Amino acid sequence: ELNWTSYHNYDVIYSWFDSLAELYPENVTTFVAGYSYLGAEIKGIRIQLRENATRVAVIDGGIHAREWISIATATYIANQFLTTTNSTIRAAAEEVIWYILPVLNPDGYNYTIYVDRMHRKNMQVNESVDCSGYSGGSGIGVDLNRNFAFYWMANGGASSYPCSVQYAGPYPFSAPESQAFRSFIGGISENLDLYLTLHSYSQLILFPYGHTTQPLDNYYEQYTIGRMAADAIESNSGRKYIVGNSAEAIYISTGGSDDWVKGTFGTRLVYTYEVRDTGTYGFLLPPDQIIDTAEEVLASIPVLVQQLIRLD
Ligand code: 0X9
Ligand code: ZN
Repeated sequence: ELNWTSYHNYDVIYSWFDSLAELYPENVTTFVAGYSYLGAEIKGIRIQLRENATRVAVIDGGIHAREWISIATATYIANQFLTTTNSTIRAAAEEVIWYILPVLNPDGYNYTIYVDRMHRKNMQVNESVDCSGYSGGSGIGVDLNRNFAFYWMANGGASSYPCSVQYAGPYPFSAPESQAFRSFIGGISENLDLYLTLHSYSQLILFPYGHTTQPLDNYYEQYTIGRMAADAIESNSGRKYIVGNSAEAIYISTGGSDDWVKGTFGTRLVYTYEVRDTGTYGFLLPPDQIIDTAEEVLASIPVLVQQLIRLD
């Protein structure tokens, strides 16, 4: 049994996944999407509660190392899908085949636990460049959310400078972690209807694209359903989440996993949630807010699933 009163490293999370697969052999399997730069597993859990479910959804977390709450939220959701007594959550969980990958950047996550709490990127060694005296980041790693091959480095908000926190890498999919995600998604993309990628912080529900404020083809659908998700969050906890296209609601940036999924596979609903808070604690969200944060995110999931069904 995992708990959500503290943050856990990926070893603990992965062993818990294994125990779930043993406990629920009919419904749960684990899988390894690929390996990190330092050779750690990028492990996920597949949950299928109803035999005839066909829709596929992916939830991930931990693309950015310091965004710990995204990891804890993803594991909390997996646990609730299996154990909830709430009929609305249960019904939504049953409709979909879920793939949940809480730690897309395991090396970076470990580094933030044991060395530098504010690290964002992966742990890839970059071409030798002196980052001392540069305050905008460290020389270690690539920003995985700038490394995906959709308008890669095309429009700003990403950097070709290895010291930058937004370093996009030398070429798209240069990072083993984004490669792993690419091959994993490639294998399940056919029935993929929902991609939810968890980040922090700012309390935003973002949707593609990051390179342009031009509305995407199903802008209205993504906006309206995002709005309904934000309303569900507000009813749950009173927290307000702002909904919008990434380029508008935060900033122009390219090479994100969300934009790559949308642009490559045309996945119907793609959202980046920037969860709590709005800056009081920022990335250092205290563990006593894990459950409330994860609960409000969970409360929005039935809305997304119900709308998917309605769209069929
Ligand atoms: O900049 C990012 O990668 C995300 N914000 S964060 O503070 N967690 O770093 C937002 C990504 C939104 N999606 C795209 N711009 N494609
Ligand atoms: Zn992030």
